[in-house]
Amino acid sequence: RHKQGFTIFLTGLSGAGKSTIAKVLYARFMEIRSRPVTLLDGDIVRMNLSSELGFSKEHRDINVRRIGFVASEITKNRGIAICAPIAPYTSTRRQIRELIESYGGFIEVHVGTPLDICEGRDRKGLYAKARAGIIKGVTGIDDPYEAPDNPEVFIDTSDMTPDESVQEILLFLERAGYT
Ligand code: GGZ
Repeated sequence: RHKQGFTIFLTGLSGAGKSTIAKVLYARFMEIRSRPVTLLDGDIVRMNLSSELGFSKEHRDINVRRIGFVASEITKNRGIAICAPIAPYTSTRRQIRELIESYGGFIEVHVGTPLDICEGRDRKGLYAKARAGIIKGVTGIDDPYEAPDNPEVFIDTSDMTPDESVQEILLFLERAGYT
C-alpha cells in the first residue's frame, strides 16, 4: 500500500473541527513530501466547484459527489486528497468510498464532536441563526447527520488538540501501511 494514493475523508458537523484537522494534516503531508497533496476543504469547494448549490439533500449529494470525483482522480494518480465536507448521508459516502477504493485507499475519519460542543463554538453564528429560525435546514439542528457506522478513525475534538487528532490519523496510516 505504500505506493498507493489515498483519500482522507473527514465527515462531521459544522464546528466539529474538520477544517482545522485538515489544514494541520495538509501541512504535515507537505513536510513529509511523500506524495502530492491536495486539500479539498468544504468552503473552498463550495466557492470554486459548487457555488450554485444550496443545502438541500440533492444539492449536498451533488456537492459531495463532486468532491469524491476530484479525490478519486487524485488517488488514481497516487496523490493524497484531504476532503472535509459535512457529507451527512451514509449512502453518498459509501458511493464515494467504492469509487475511490477502486484506485487506492479511502480513510473515513468521523470527526464526531458532539453537537453541544460544536454549538458552543459557533464561530460563524450558524447554530444561533438556526435556533432563532433565521436559517432552516442546518445539519444537526433541523437537518440530518447520519453518523458513519465503521469509520477508519473516530475523533472527538472536545478533549483533543488538533495535533493530537492529526496524530491519530497518521498512526492509522502507519498501521495500515500507507506511509
Ligand atoms: C450546514 C451550512 C448550512 C446548513 C451554511 N447546514 O462551519 P461552516 O459553515 O464553514 O461549514 C458549514 C458549511 C457546510 O458545507 P459542506 O459543503 O461541508 O456541506 S455538505 O457536505 O452537506 O454539502 C457551514 C455552512 O456550510 N453552512 N448553511 N444549512 N452547514
